[in-house]
Amino acid sequence: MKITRFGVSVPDELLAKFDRIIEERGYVNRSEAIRDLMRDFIVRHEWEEGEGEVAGTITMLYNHDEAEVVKELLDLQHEYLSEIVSSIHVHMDEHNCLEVIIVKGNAKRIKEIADRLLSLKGVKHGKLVMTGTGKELV
Ligand code: NI
Repeated sequence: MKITRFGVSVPDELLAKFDRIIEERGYVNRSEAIRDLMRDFIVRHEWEEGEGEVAGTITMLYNHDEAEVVKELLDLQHEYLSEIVSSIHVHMDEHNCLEVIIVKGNAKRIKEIADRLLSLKGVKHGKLVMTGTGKELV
């Protein structure tokens, strides 16, 4: 892999703040922190453009006593066969279930899956975590 060095001009105060935060977070140096920021920038762009392939996880905490939620969750997952790669289900207690679905595919379609799942009655909390497939990130 070819590496390019480049100079960046920033106000002293901005750099001081940045250095404080990256030290707190345990970065070994500025370059690694900037590389991570660039990767996040690229991933966010991919999700906004909605063209290429992206990946992510949809986490849901739900109450399985809620009349329709279990059936609706299953129906929805069967509807998006090509995007849903895998899922894991953990019984938290007598009523609550934690489910994580791993998704891959078109960004727009994945957002649609997340919106439909997370808005179901009975789903108490949840989130779509957006990442890339790795190919776009060096
Ligand atoms: Ni369960």
